Amino acid sequence: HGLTTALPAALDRGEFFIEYQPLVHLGDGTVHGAEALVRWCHPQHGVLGPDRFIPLAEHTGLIVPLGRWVLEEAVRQARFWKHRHADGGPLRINVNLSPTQLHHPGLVGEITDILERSGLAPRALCLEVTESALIGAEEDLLKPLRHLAEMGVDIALDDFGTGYSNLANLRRLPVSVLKLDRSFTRGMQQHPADPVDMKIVEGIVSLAHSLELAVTVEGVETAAQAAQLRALGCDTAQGWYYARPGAPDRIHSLLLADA
Ligand code: G
Ligand code: G
Ligand code: MN
Ligand code: NA
Repeated sequence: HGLTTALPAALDRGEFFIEYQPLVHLGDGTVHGAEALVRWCHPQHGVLGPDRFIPLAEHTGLIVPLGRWVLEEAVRQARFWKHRHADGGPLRINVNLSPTQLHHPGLVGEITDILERSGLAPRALCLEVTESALIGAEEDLLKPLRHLAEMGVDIALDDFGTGYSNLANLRRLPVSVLKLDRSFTRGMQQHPADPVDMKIVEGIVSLAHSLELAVTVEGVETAAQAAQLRALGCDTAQGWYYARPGAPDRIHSLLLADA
């Protein structure tokens, strides 16, 4: 596959870049943080989304150096925002981790190093791991995550609700945030909202809060969805209604607007 063989040189040539999508507090719409979403500016094919190349990078192992680059770059950017908004303190940066990165023995050391060199506090970093990556995870896969959580890094369970995980299993995982999958948000778009989806979200929020986990909702596209999810007790939200993924400047202006 052409894209696969082009990946290592693309990393060397700096063809990857990151877009940031804000996460907001559902209560007042102020910025809570931003998720880093990697893109590849391919010289022939133009801008490619992660769905086009992350699976290839996973397959070849290039995800390890690529993921390290994303972490460094996103942490550097977050440190910069903090610097520019000295008292606008609580901004957090969310970075996705793939299963191969979790298996990479250098992960904890690299993240510790990146945080130390940047001066960003561990609590400002949130690592997103998909629910499916952790289903039935053995203790040795959870160990690095546990270690990071003890350092103060937040771990979010991404795409939550799609992986059929045993809810009781949540207690065993070192996670502090559930990111509710977009499919639930879609059910809130109808008028009235899908009653089954409402019950499910209500149940998940109540369970999450009783385990002291925060709930982030993905894919919020309308004011009605935001209102419904707020009423159901969700904490933070992400979606086109607030902002599409974009250049780092965009987050900067949102932070200025909040100040
Ligand atoms: O918005 P977008 O099409 O960029 O995201 C598609 C998917 O790609 C999301 O599920 C997201 O988790 C994943 N993704 C985006 N950036 C990264 C990254 O840096 N590393 C990994 N492993 N996945 C990413
Ligand atoms: O990590 P994850 O797969 O959750 O990444 C977020 C993905 O969701 C990215 O592809 C991003 O572009 C996409 N996305 C973000 N907000 C919205 C939204 O409001 N609606 C839809 N359909 N997709 C969204
Ligand atoms: Mn994500
Ligand atoms: Na997701």
